[in-house]
Amino acid sequence: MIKKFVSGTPFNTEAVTDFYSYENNSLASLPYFNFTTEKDKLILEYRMAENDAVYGLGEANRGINKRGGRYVSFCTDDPSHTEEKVSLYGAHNFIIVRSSKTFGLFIDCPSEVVFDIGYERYDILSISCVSDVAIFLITGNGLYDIARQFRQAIGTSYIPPRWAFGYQQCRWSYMSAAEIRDVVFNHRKHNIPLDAVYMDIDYMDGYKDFTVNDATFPDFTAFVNEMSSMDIHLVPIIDAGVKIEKDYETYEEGVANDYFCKNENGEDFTATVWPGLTHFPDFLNPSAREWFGNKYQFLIDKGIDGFWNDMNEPALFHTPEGILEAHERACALADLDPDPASSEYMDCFYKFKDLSSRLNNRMEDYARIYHNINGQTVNHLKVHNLYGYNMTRAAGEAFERICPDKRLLLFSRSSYIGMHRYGGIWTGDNMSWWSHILLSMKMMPSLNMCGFLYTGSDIGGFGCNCSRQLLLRWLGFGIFTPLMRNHAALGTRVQEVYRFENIHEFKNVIDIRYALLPYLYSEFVKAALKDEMYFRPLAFDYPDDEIANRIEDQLMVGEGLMIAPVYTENTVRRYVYLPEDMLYIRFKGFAQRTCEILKKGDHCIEVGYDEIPVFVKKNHMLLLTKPALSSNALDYYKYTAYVYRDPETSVTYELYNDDGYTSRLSLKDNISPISVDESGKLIAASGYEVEV
Ligand code: MIG
Repeated sequence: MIKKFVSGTPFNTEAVTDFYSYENNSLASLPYFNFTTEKDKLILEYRMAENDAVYGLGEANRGINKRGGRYVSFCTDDPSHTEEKVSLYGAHNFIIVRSSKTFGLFIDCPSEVVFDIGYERYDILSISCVSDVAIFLITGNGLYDIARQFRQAIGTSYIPPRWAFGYQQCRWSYMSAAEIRDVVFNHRKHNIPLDAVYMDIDYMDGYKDFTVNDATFPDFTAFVNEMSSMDIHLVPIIDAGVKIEKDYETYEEGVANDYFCKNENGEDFTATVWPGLTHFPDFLNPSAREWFGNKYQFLIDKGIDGFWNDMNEPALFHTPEGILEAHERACALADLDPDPASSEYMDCFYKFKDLSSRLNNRMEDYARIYHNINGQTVNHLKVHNLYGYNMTRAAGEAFERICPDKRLLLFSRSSYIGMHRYGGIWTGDNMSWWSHILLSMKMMPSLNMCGFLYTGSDIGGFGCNCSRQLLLRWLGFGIFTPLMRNHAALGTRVQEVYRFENIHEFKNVIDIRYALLPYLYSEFVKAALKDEMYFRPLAFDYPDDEIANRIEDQLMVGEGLMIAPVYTENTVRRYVYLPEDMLYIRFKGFAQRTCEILKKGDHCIEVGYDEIPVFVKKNHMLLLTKPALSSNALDYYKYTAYVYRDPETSVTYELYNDDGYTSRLSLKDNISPISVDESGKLIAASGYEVEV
């Protein structure tokens, strides 16, 4: 059951699809919590028992169980995800508290929200935000049911085309068509499957959105076709900021129609990002959103069928006002008597140093931005967390107009709950650190709770230099994430798999993704259409198992699998806890696989660098197809089935399959049952060929 509690006049973020159809209960009647209001601020407090756990918060730092930390929902472009960071790119204010009561809570608030989950005091969960807020309280039959009810309330998750489940290669930046051809050639040469190559900001002319550099990408349409004939999709980036340049169409139209955000003087707000001085489309203004969305047609007309939206927190490098302040401070410093003993001098020096090193993403600058929301002028700080959401919504809504029959790939860096209906997200600028494999694993189930199913991290790590073993192990987890993309930053060591020795080991790992692809796609689409989680903490499947409840480095995937990736260097074994007897399949490439039944309890398994352990739950089925070099070349009708069942028990798997593009997804029409009956006989729906 979902109940809405309201304080003041909440802003409808459109996260909850039927926001107005819920009865407005007064905050005073909110159960479980004590609340206090100070000026325009609201603080909610819940007393936690010793063993209570808190799940959720989507793209957030730290654990699957969020207890013990402090988290601030304020979409932030911070490329250093160290342990003490409290804000990342998304704002996903949904938690489930597992306690004697067990309930879900969604703080629907587009400005900053602070969650202190037992950090100040281990027994106190405290949430603070502005006092104009809608709060949704969800009760139900356990963790999984509460998550599902919440997902029903926020609308069906975005489903990408099937090719987006293939392996994808990115780098900031492949500078030319020739360089991209080379990347594709090398993957094909070494028989590494590949479905997409990304185009980072340098494909544009002067970092101007909706332009292509003719010198480095001559005859772009022909290039897109050439790639597509090899089953390679090109995925260009779109940045939020629009370059200020006379006669640049997007700029001129934005200015002429007042589609850009304003500053306190009513002028178009200006800050620098990659193109230099830019304006920022007012994605919260419905007409601006429609206009910007339509712009994607420029690339769709050239054959492009996938996009990633970046810099939409929005990231600001600096503003002219910020520079001016730093300049004034520098002048003041120069005017002071540089007596090293003078505290005034040193104070001024440190203020200057701080100012110049923190010119980016300053609160003072965000505070200068104004939106036009249905005729009302709204300060940015009130709605900050909705900017990236509405940029991606602009694109998603436009795609429904431009190509209603076909799904396109779309994902974003910044997001708020609600955006999950229009696109996926990737988890931003991580590093080539072992700890970031684990961090990304922990984010996955929390993101799924909040509706973000199509997601993954930059495999191999974005910042820093990647090593061969790190990449192999990261891929070993990445073969289960819907978005499986290798990406690295400018200036870092090249990390395409063919740059390293023993390339066949990379093939061994990536081949497993392709063998699993039809199954994972089926699991994904079913999860999306049924508002279920594709990734789950063990606690969701085994709520009464105290050991399972505390596991932070294993995940449930789809209805029938459990995974236990390796995330530490130079290790070839790992401990795994089995919450029940399971079928353990050990892959070393597609051809070499062994399986054995392991009993409930602790196990230590051998996991060679290119090996993948998969665990199948009892009375479930796993289907494998033969790997191929692209998702398009896979056989979606021929499988090898792995079934682990109780004697005399029949097992049925409902396989979802479609043409990979259609936007008319139907569970009714696209499910084919594949069963093993009591006697062990296999019965597959017609058209399918399956062996056990
Ligand atoms: O300020 O476009 O997160 O994936 O490669 C860096 C360049 C801008 C940040 C994105 C990253 C992308 C990079 N972008």
